[in-house]
Amino acid sequence: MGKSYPAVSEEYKKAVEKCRRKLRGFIAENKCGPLMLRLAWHSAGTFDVKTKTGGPFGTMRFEAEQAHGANNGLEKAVRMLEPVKEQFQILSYADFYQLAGVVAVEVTGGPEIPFHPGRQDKSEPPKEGRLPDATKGCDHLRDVFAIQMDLSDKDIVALSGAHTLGKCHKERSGFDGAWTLNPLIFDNSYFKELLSGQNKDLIQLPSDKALLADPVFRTLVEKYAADEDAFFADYSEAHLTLSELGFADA
Ligand code: TBV
Repeated sequence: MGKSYPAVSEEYKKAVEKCRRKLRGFIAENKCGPLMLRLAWHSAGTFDVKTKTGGPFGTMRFEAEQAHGANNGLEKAVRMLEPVKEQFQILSYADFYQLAGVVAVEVTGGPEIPFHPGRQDKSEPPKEGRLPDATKGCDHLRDVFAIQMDLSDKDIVALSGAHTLGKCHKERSGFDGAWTLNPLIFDNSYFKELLSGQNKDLIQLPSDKALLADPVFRTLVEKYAADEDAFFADYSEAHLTLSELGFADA
């Protein structure tokens, strides 16, 4: 079942490491870790396992994909990153956006996530409508994550912990507010706040609350709220899988 990754040149590997350092400084300085993580997720989350279409292959560079309803605000992420990307012509956009997602987690205090280069850019965006809808519940989450992307229940809950970062913007999604009190710090506070439900200044979307209603999901929420190391380990694995959907299949 192991993946076999494509060989990339020494020059390419060096560019990845140099770019990683540039992105660390860039994301820290601009406090844009949350937006960059969302960019990486929306890039990868279009993967459809049946047709092998969509996925983390750089298509968010196209205005057509930025214009999908779920991607409101990501044109800003693409535009902000362009001056960094220009310094690394050798890298694919596919690798570059996923590297930005990995660095976003790292510089905000989250777990290290392995990164394997070699994704090739696709020349066309996927069709619209593959990302989950925040107003729906567990069945919908499983439809999208399990059936379309081939991810597990554990992956769903761990990845939901990414809402430890960032906030909803009224002008982008129609929702307003952050999930945690420290939206620039990657920790397990998303799960603690979700379970407590006490802080009225914080947001909980229908899809967040759905994690409490399903017994399998809820057990994992409780585990991650109590054990940050367990969350980090499972998050790292789930993020790695997400970032490589459709890439380097054995
Ligand atoms: C922002 C949606 C990472 N996620 C975000 C917004 C919304 C959702 C606000 C966008 C805005 O207004 O700027 C509405 N939450 C959802 C949806 C569901 C949900 C659609 C559906 C079931 N999110 C995510 C994963 C990851 C993220 C898998 C990363 C791995 N999303 C994310 C970040 C931010 C959003 C870091 O989806 C903050 C961006 C699994 C910012 O601050 O700019 C949670 C999951 O539950 C669904």
